[in-house]
Amino acid sequence: MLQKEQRSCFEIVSKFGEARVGKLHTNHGDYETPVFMPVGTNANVKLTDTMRLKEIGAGIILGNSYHLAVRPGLDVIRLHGGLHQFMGWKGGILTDSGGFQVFSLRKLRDIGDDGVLITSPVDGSKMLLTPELSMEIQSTLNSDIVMVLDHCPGPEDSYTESMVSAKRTYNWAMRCLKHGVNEHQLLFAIAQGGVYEDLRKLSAEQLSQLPFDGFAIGGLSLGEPFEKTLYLTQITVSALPSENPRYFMGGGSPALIIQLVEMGVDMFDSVFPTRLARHGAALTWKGRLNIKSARFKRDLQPIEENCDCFVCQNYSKSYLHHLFDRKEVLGGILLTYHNLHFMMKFMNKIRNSIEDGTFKTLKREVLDVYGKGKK
Ligand code: PRF
Ligand code: ZN
Repeated sequence: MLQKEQRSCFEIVSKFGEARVGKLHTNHGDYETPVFMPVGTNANVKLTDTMRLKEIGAGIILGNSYHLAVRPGLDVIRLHGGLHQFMGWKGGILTDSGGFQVFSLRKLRDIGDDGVLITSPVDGSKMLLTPELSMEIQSTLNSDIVMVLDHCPGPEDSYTESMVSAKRTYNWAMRCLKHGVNEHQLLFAIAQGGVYEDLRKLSAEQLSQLPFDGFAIGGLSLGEPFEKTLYLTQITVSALPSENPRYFMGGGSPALIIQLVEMGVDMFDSVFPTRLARHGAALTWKGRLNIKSARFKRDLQPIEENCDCFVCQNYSKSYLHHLFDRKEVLGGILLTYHNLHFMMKFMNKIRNSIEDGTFKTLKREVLDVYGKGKK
């Protein structure tokens, strides 16, 4: 493994205020930012496949170190030569480091300065996830973008707890950097600091001193008020270097994206469009639409009249309503397709509006429909 020299993986192509259109260079292609990355925790984006993802125009997708290390196990992925080959995806992959995923398993983890001791929910076996092990796992997965192991506090955590986790996150980031990644992998740091303004600023400033390829804003969109998410992101972004890509972890509603792009955030991921789809909700330019509603039983129109996606070109709301009514898996598959297509179109509109100076108008339209206070 190589100790990586800093090289530029990111170019800013155009700006409107702080919002920017950029190009992110990865080992599996170049991607225009602001970008939305669908989430594929178990080496699949739920209810879709790589053929459809490609057709929809998805560029980078997410994978998860911890989940994949547990099942199927790294030996299986190694046999395939990496996560791309395992899941048949030729685009970009960003892998999360694993710490955050076990954060939700409160009873099953124990965090110390060395790492996170995780009790497997499957067989009760224990694994000490250290920054070094997370780098090893992500190196075996051979993703294009590697995330450092971080300690993410909850919005209810005290100042002291949030300070401890921010310090720990900084130490772990240095250990990840020291350990290094594969030659063609990019390494991103994660700023924490809980819901405390000065800690957020400090965390971002300290990490900015280190030669990471990109910087993520972690620990937000975890139940704190929406205005606080926006404000704390603003504080974090102002303390990050402007020449590197900035990635807001785990947030992807239209209202959140448009407001964070305005601050200069470049990358987003969320289960939002795929989860909504599984629950029967479609994203449209007029807002969310619940396809399960009885009012669609005889509606012959597509989800969205002007949508050029395969689903809107071929199926009526009546048909989709019927599939959900009969609990057919295809209903979720088709809505997932439309929702991800919507997100790709949405990001495309954002990029165009930054380039042609109409960003403010687009922002107003999106907030009118998706509500300023709503995620
Ligand atoms: N850290 C990591 N992954 C994440 C988060 C984080 O803070 C979040 C918080 N919104 C989502 N995913 N490593
Ligand atoms: Zn559509």
